[in-house]
Amino acid sequence: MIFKADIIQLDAPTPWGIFFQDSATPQMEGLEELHNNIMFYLAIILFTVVWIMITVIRNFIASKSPISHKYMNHGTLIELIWTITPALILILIAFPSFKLLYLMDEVMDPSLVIYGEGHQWYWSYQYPDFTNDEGEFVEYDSYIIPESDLEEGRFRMLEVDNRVVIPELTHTRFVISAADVIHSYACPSLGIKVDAYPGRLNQASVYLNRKGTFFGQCSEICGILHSSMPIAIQSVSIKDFLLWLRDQIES
Ligand SMILES: [Cu+2]
Repeated sequence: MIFKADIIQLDAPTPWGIFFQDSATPQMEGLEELHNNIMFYLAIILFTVVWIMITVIRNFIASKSPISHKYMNHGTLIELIWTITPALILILIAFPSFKLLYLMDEVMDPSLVIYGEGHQWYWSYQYPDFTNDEGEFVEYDSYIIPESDLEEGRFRMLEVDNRVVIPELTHTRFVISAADVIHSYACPSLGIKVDAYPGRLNQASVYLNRKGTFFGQCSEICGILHSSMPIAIQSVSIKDFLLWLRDQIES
């Protein structure tokens, strides 16, 4: 099924892309904000330390002042300053970080559950909220599309035959596990990275605030075709989701 919302913006890796992909969830917005916050402190620290080092080298070089402060052992004030300031900066970074960590951990009243299972080497999905007349769940496997079968404009090593379809503006719970070895379910635009352990269920919550196609990859070295089990997530309107669901139940 082809969706109208099949447009790709900055939701996939780009050549030389060193910045984040566009965020599609409040979680990822939070992560970007934390990153920007930390980079602010980081830039200040970097320039201050570089400035101090250059000043020291310029003013106290052996040829210029060979025995400056030869008998100084302690400087209580300066020691207080260089101990307390980094501590304060660490606290300033830690608080927003913990806040985000615990907010992301919380899964609140999801309207939809998607069960994803890692296999060597593909992902399989199940929508346990929906069954057909025989009582079977909506479930399917999601394999990479090999380079030879790739259509024009599709991503190499990222496109799959059956994407995960999620309605936008819906609280969704991802339950992740694995069938054989450890995999990891990761999608940068969604701000999720969940380890997939055999015999263990891990969860993540996703609230997509727009339509789009988002790509991720298995993020735990899981065998020879680790790079060939990509993740493609399609965010669609509720109406398109229901149409897709009907297709799945009838087929
Ligand atoms: Cu894997």
